[in-house]
Amino acid sequence: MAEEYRHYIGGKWEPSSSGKTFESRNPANHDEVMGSFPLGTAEDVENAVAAARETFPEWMLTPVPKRGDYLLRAGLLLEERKEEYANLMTREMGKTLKETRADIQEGIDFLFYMAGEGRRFFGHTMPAELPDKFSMTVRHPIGVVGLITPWNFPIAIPLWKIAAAIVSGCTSVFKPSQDTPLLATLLVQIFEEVGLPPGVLNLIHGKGREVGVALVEHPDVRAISFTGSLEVGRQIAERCGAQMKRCSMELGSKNVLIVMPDADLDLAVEASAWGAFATSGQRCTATSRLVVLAEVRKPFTDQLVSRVESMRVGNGLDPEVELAPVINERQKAKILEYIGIGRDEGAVVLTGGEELKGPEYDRGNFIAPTVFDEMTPNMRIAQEEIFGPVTGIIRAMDIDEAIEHANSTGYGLSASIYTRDITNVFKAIQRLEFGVVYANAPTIGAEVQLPFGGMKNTGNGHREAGPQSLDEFTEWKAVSIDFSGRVQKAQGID
Ligand code: UN1
Repeated sequence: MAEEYRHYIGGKWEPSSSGKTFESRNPANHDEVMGSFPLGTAEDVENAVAAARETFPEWMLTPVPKRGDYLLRAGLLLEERKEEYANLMTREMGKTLKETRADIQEGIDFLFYMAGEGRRFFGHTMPAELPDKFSMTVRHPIGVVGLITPWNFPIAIPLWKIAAAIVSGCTSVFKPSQDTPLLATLLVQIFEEVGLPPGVLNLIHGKGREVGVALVEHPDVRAISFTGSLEVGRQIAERCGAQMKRCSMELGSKNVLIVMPDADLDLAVEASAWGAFATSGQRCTATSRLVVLAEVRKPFTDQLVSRVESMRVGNGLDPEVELAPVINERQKAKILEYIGIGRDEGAVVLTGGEELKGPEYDRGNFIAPTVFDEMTPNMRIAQEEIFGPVTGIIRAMDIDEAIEHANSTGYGLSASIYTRDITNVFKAIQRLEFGVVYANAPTIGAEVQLPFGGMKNTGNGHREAGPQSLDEFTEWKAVSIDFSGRVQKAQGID
């Protein structure tokens, strides 16, 4: 019998009002059930929002450093549990142990960073044009917020939202992906254990169509923070727009790594393989396009293919494995369909291109790491996010054409250039339409003190992580205090 878990509402672990449940299973071995979870309803959301609303007035008045202290303690506890949770995460969503440890580490880093924000939480002071008048800005928490998260970073991405919401003075309802309910539950348990007051963080499991929609539509939820696909993000943003509700969207991308002729080829190859195939390409920062200058195309391609063919594919618990399963059957089918589309469009599979079969693979969702050659910028496989272990090479003649190809999709999260020429680096920094830009570093692996988010269809202008993450959960309040003892009128009126 699978262990049964619950929602977390107002500090209590509650079953679903529907009585229905769903299971979480290991993508490397479908026979392993990680737990049974309540299938949430609109009524569950109603209860969770009510708890968050009731707690908000007191929470917003709790001193900011005290709010930050909970984050510090949560980070310390998560550090103690890192190994245990990394093992469970690999079993729940597949990626390798090295990467699940890194996911948790990213969460710990952000908890510590935001704990420090509790003693900064800066506003500005600024001059007033009138004498004896003082002006400043302070942050005001936005209220009850809904946090909707994906399965590819089951700890780091929820924490980017939860930690920023907590220090900002918001109370929240967290709706994790149905593919990673166990890790979400363990994360919430940590906050319970460090004594976060009941109602500050609530957890509702279930479907986007039901729980997500109820959260987005709820009039008492003042903001939605969502990470996921463009398709779903667009629906959420439209609904939020109609209600004048703030929403921050962290959506798909079609990231790119440019290889210039003067690049250190060994490094460019390793960065490409890592960026394209870590997390089996299931990162919004994954290197799904390689723009390679014609002069180095042959040596780069040969080296990349032999590196990719050396990758061991298998269960992420095996330390030798570099490429783990993809998350579920549906995603597997979608990725294989895209590989077919690429072939039909005229791109050439250099390696991979198929599902893996055999005793080691038959109980899971395994796809061979796939590299396309002869990809052109307008192909669907060059434009649409695949979210799987698939990348492709696009040819360019010079830096201008390379940057043009890089910018030629509707997305704009992460881009990288490999070159030893400082001129190319600065041209790339200036012209790339991406929110995260690297020179001589892979497109994946952003650090938490930097703002994270994308241009164009990747988002709607918000950033997570970094100091900017507070902007998601606070309003700016402009404050002026007149101590002249007169009614002073601005803009020169006597
Ligand atoms: C994501 O895939 O949504 O930069 C986030 C990176 C990680 C975060 C990825 N730090 O690859």
